[in-house]
Amino acid sequence: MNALSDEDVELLVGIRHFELALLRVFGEGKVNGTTHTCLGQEYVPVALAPLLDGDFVLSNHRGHGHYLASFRDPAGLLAEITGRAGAVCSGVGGSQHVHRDGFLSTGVQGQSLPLAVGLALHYKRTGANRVAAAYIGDGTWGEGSVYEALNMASLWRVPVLVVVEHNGIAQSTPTGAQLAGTIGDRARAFGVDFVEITTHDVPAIRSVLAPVVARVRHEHRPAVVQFTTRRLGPHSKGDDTRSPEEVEALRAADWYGELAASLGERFRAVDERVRAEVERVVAEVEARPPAEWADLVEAGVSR
Ligand SMILES: Cc1ncc(C[n+]2csc(CCOP(=O)(O)OP(=O)(O)O)c2C)c(N)n1
Ligand SMILES: [Mg+2]
Repeated sequence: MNALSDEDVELLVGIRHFELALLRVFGEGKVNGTTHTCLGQEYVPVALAPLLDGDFVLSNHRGHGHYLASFRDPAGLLAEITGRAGAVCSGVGGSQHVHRDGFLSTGVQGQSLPLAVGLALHYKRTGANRVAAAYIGDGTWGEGSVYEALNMASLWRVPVLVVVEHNGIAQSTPTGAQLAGTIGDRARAFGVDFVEITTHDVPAIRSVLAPVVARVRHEHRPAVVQFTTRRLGPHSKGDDTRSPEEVEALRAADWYGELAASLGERFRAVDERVRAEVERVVAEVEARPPAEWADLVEAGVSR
């Protein structure tokens, strides 16, 4: 875990190119509903992926990176988002509501935390040695369910890991205008461990978090990990209320340029190959027939 592997670089740039291609596909009118990209935040699930191997991941509205880090399945996800055959949930869930073994995303802010506590209680009772990890944003700390869940997680000592992607904004509201105090103080008020990650250096993040996740798993000590991160794209599509200068300043500190500069030719080779692969997937999925609910019925799920 001490060095960035080619597989890590592939996953990082794979999520980046997936999201960029998705924005283009959306602009071409091929997506129903809306979609939220994780541009700028890709390194968070990439860093966590080996630490959460075999665990349950609860994701949110900005969940494509979370899904791809768990399954490396861009074709299934794109088919889900665009409603084509081979979609992970037969195209019924779309961008925000994806279910697959050990993975569930929801667009309802704060809904995942009580679910995570229930799963974690089950894991504790059955000796499953498994963690329930829930990704939430900074704005989601305005939801009451977060506090009910933290209270129970702490009281019952269950293996819950709350991963906060703190990008400083909730849709169009800066964190400073909606959050009193700090997320750390709120977690500590419930006796829950709190760790803040400010770097996007994947191996460094893993070394800090490996013992934290181990404590959650083996000692059933719930923890909140806050990633101080950047949302480089709009909230969903074409709805960025920040000034171009503000977004430019965030782009200047993005992991992508930094990694390209530090890895040089090694980065360029992987980046080119993965970008071409994403384009191949986009063309292949686009050529598929529409998804049908019959897939669901075949899988034993009734309408
Ligand atoms: C219960 C609920 N209220 C409102 C919304 C609409 N909504 C979707 S995302 C969002 C902002 C979320 O901000 P944050 O938690 O910081 O996550 P980010 O979008 O920054 O990743 C809002 C208000 C929702 N999906 N669910
Ligand atoms: Mg936010």
